[in-house]
Amino acid sequence: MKIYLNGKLVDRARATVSVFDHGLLYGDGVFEGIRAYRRRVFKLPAHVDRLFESAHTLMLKVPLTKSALQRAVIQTLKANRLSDAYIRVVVTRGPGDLGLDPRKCSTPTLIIITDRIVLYPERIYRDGMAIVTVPTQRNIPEALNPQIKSLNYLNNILAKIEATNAGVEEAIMLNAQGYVAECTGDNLFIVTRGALLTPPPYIGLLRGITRDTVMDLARALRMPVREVVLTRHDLFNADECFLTGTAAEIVPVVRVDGRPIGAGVPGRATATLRDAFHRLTRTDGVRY
Ligand code: PXG
Repeated sequence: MKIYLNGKLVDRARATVSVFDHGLLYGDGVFEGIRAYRRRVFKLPAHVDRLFESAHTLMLKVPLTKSALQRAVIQTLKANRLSDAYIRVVVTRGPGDLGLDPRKCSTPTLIIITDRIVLYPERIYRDGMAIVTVPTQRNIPEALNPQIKSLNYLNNILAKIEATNAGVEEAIMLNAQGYVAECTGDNLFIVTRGALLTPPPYIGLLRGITRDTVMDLARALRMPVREVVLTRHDLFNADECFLTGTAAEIVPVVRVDGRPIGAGVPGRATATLRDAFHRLTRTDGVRY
């Protein structure tokens, strides 16, 4: 396996970074998770734009232009002869000293890993997933905006541990006011009386690229789509619920905190959106 590291394609065993890299010492860096389907990179420009926005907020300079970064992603996919892949782009502050001052880090580290994707088992998509709300609240935007896809994922990892301890695969994270924000690596939607509802970004969540895509698909299907503040009560009484993310795509949710959602089986709107999404991943995207 070849890894892109600072402008070179190197063997996996040689793809190493310094123990002084602030990505490791402080989680000072940003990343993206991207998918390729049948030699097409899905929503590549949107992922590159989001990476640059995250980096800009941290005053971290991505060492390539947007178009050069797109080319580097494709170069890495081709080097590994992958037609379906999960792509991880990481930009760290780079090596510095043991202090946290980012000015001491002169050269950012750029990593592109392309690998086969590990999916949820098929039965999760067929029968739906049970999820729970967890005690760990989503970071408040005033402290660390969830819109920054940074290498600091401890907030999400704590929630994931709580979900695992509760015997489920995913956690619903609430914001500091108790409103539904998102899951640890996925956004959350409900369907209520025919309308598709999801929390607005100001609640404190990552504006997922799959989330935006699903809202566009729903509008094209003439479904009403609204960003609204949601409570746990709204989830419990929804007709359908599902999660969206690059890795998971669209996952039906059939239980929240022990309450069955709707009929307790994956819903019709969820299935329709899954079909539409599946078609899009096979026809859209940057070809290579
Ligand atoms: N919320 C958070 C907090 C995320 O990290 C999403 C939503 C979905 O966004 P996209 O743009 O992918 O629709 C993410 C996605 C994984 C994994 O292995 C996923 C993410 C990060 C790390 C790992 O599932 N991000």
